[in-house]
Amino acid sequence: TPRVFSGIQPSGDLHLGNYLGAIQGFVRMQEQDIETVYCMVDMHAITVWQDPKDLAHSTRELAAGFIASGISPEKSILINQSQVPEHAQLAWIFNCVARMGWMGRMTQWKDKAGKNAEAASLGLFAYPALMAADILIYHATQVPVGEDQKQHLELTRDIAAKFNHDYGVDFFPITEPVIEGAATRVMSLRDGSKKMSKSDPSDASRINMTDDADTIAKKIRKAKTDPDALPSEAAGLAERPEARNLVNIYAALNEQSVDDVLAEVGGQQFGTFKPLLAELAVAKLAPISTEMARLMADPTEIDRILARGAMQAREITAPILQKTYEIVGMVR
Ligand code: AQP
Repeated sequence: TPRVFSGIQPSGDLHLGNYLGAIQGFVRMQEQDIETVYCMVDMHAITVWQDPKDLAHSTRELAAGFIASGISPEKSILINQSQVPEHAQLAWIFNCVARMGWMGRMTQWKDKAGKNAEAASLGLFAYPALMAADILIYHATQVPVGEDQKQHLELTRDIAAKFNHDYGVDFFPITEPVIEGAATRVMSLRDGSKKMSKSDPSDASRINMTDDADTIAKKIRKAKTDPDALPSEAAGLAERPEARNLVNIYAALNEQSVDDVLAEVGGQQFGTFKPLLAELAVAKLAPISTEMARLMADPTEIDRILARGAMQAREITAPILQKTYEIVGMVR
């Protein structure tokens, strides 16, 4: 049976890019007849500095965001990465399978380490090997992600293939990324050439899942655009990154195609379209942020869900780790 795994870092506020690029897809897959495992990847988060209090808060808030968005602990296994130690244990093996050269070519490493790679953590460099372990410790075959994770998923396939080849086994599956929807790469509201991201210093660049209705409306009103009216077909957005981004967001929020959206709003100026988008965004996001706040009022319920998730997860991960150790020749 196919199994789905995906994760998000508790490294700051959950934003609209995470929601449209990842979480909406998590919910779609949960509703199919597939086993789904969704993870707060706290060990990934600490590859860059996290204040301990913030990390704990962000982990619980991310879990609240998952649940409020429709991920049900009854239908999906919901976990925090460090509570399932097999992720880290398999990651060590993969650190010994992956090659330095592969890791050095990762664009996320290059972007995040920047010019000062000497000062970056070893964990940041090894990040994709831990990500491969997250996925493969479940033998997951499908991984719903945003477009920016495509390269890491190719590396996951390379690690699985090299492990299988080196040890002469057919043990780890070759995983498929699932990159779907109208907004697989949501861009910054201030700069159509940069992706919307938790770490952008400008809060106006993103819509946070915890923003209230007024803040959402204000950020959309101030979003960068061009002076032209909206075209009537998607091809007309090709050279207009900011306009395309807002239309993609509208389409993804409304679970419509871009062409269907443009059939309705083509010809409108942004002065007309932005309030429509703000209204839609508030209608979709306000119930989620309200539910997140309700869940966060008493995080013991979240902790209970994560503890139970970890137990369910370890029924899958412990035997896969044991088998991996056997294949590698480690005495048990
Ligand atoms: N702008 C985006 N558009 C579509 N999908 C996105 N994702 C992130 N940003 C966008 C998807 O969200 C999932 C979880 O991301 P993550 O938190 O693990 O990784 P990230 O890419 O590091 O997130 P950020 O917000 O960009 O954080 P920083 O600023 O720290 O780098 C993934 O499926 C990702 O594709």
